[in-house]
Amino acid sequence: MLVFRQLFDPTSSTYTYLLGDSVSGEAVLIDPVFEQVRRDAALISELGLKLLWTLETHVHADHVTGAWLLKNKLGSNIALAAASGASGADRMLADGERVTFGKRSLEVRATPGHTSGCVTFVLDDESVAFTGDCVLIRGSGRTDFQQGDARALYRSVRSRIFSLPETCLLYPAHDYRGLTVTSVCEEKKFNPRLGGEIGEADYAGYMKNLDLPHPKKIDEAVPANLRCGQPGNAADAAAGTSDPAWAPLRFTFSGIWEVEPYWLEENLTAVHVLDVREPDEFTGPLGHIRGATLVPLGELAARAQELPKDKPIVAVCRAGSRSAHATAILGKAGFSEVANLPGGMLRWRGEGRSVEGGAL
Ligand SMILES: N[C@@H](CCC(=O)N[C@@H](CS)C(=O)NCC(=O)O)C(=O)O
Ligand SMILES: [Fe+2]
Repeated sequence: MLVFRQLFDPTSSTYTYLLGDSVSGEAVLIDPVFEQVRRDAALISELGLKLLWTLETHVHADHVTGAWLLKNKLGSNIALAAASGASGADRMLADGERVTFGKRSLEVRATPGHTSGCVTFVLDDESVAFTGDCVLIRGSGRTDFQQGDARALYRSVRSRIFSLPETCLLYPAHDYRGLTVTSVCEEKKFNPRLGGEIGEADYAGYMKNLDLPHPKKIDEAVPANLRCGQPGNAADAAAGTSDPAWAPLRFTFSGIWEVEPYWLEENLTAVHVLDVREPDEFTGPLGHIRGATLVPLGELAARAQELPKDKPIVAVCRAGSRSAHATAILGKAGFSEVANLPGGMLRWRGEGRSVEGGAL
């Protein structure tokens, strides 16, 4: 079975696509965003996938790719078009090549126009294509910088994308209105720049008069993306890669830092344990962790400033959900070293860890 996820970066309105083969667990990630690498790595881990490749549809002008950072974190390989002119990739893709993950593969189709190195990735059965900034939903990528060429883009769309089956779903690299997917049939009919009877010269005329401001991050993004996302200096590299060091924490796709119960039991004196259950639960049959401070979740926002700041805080509740929310409340209140105890007291007791009070 195919695993497929569409992920969004709200800052740059970029879509990142995760494709995996559920039998082998092998996966690829198209157009990862530097600032979203932690999220993407968490999802890949939670779905039990192994990231083989990060793929770029082109050298982006509006955000820095997460390719280099993912290679560092997960050992994935970097692939992008040879025509992109980028350095630091493990594989330079040519038109017609295939990138394989498990029993599935993506075909690389050169679709220049937005940039000269733009490609579209077409799934093996031609049911889905990832068009980058070539075809956007009822739009197209701009052609006024980075070797942009309106006539080339028009020809790419007409000969290499609109020639796919009418039902083929098209997933773009961006959408600025929150639209998520389209199809060949729809865009052929309704794309106001490229569809219907619109000819190459009509399209070129349209694009010449778009008059868009340049992307805000273009001066930073293009040089970094020509290095596949490797930061230009050590400070930026550290900012991108620095995970909290006070415990072997795990970041979840839901956005929570978690600490394993075994680590907490071995390091109880290094942290403050914050129990966010109700008082009768704290003194009830599950007991509580030695030294824990009780602040019920409903009182936490108002009482957060009572909590000491000299050590990291581990939040705990019955099953781990109220305490997950507690970590978010503490984050807002300015606490930076905070983690959740997943599974809460139920898992803690289930693993036979020591408690104060409680029934045997
Ligand atoms: N305001 C955005 C600019 C976005 C932009 O220019 N996007 C490019 C893709 S890299 C595009 O082709 N946009 C097409 C359009 O807006 O019609 C930013 O500052 O990043
Ligand atoms: Fe772009």
